[in-house]
Amino acid sequence: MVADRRDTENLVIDALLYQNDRMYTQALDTPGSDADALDEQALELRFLARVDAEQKIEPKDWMPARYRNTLIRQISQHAHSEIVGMLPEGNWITRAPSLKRKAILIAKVQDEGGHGAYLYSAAETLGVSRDQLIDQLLSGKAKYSSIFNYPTPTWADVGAIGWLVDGAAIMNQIPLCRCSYGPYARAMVRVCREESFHQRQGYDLMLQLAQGTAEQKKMAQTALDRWWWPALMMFGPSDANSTHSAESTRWKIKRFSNDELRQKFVDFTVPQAEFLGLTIPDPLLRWNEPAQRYDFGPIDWSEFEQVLKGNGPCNAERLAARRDAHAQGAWVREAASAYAEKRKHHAG
Ligand code: FAQ
Repeated sequence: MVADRRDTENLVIDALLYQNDRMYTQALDTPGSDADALDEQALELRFLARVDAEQKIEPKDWMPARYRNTLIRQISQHAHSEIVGMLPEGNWITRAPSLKRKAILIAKVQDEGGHGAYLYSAAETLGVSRDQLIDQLLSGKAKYSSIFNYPTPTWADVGAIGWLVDGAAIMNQIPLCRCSYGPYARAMVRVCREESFHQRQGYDLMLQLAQGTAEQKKMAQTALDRWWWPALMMFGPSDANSTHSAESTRWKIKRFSNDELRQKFVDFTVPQAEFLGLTIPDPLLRWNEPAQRYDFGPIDWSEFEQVLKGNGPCNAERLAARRDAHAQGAWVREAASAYAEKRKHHAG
């Protein structure tokens, strides 16, 4: 029975993904055609001057190999996060408590699939294929956001994800709309608009629960207890341990540090929790008047490291679900390729 439900959910998720793929796949430019006589150093100086002048770097422009690799790494991790991120909430599509909530949830999960497809396309402009990236995810080589390795045992977890996870995602992604790489920056504009809507629907769900029966309010509180600390970890390691920040900041991929964004998120979210009448699970949380920000307790980085190593509560389940879905979707990919071949044949 459980297996049947999961199969149905995987099929729904893959159908949504496939539909989004068709909508968002775009023609690609191949990099590296900017072959002029300048040597590498001069090219790099020109590249840095363009970044400093806030000009967008486009796929056909010359770029340092490390910049290209950093972007492939970050954009593909981001794409994988969106796709794996469909699973925790997708778990509730068949059990949403009303038709309206079900329709909202299907649309939200479909949006996340669209973001993934959109981001894979942005990564492909850097000269890597979607198949390569998906292989890296399914083989367990690629990272995706730590947050999606946590379970969603109650309906309130769907609300907590919208409120906190999409909320953290927006905080991190709004500055990415100004990222120096054009295709990523442009993708982020659309993604942020949708994430903002997701955050509101999550908050609305939490508000209904918080204003509901004592049992519903307790369910909302327990979900907040579960998601608060993992949401803070989404922003990545502390600045002192962030290996990529220096270069990514120099290249204007990153505009704020991990700790700066985490702090903004806390400052933004604590009043929202107060409005809900819920308690942030942090006894050290205090308003710091002189600094005009909330001070918060220490993050358990050993938990973050364990999740990154594959030992989080749901890492194995998430990867297994993606592998199954990929295998079950093979016939769809084959049918689409056969159809494309047929059309090519007719056109020729
Ligand atoms: N989880 O040097 P840094 C969403 C890794 S989308 C796992 O600071 P960086 C939408 C990092 O990759 C959520 N790994 O790295 C949604 C690196 O490892 P590597 C995803 C993490 O790149 C909502 C190492 O630690 N968002 O939620 C994490 O400068 C609801 C060192 O870290 C994005 O991907 C983590 N949390 O900064 C979907 C946004 N943090 O590659 C469904 C774009 C760090 O050397 C439902 N990405 N690591 O092996 C970014 O802004 C950056 O990549 C950071 C990390 C800020 C995540």
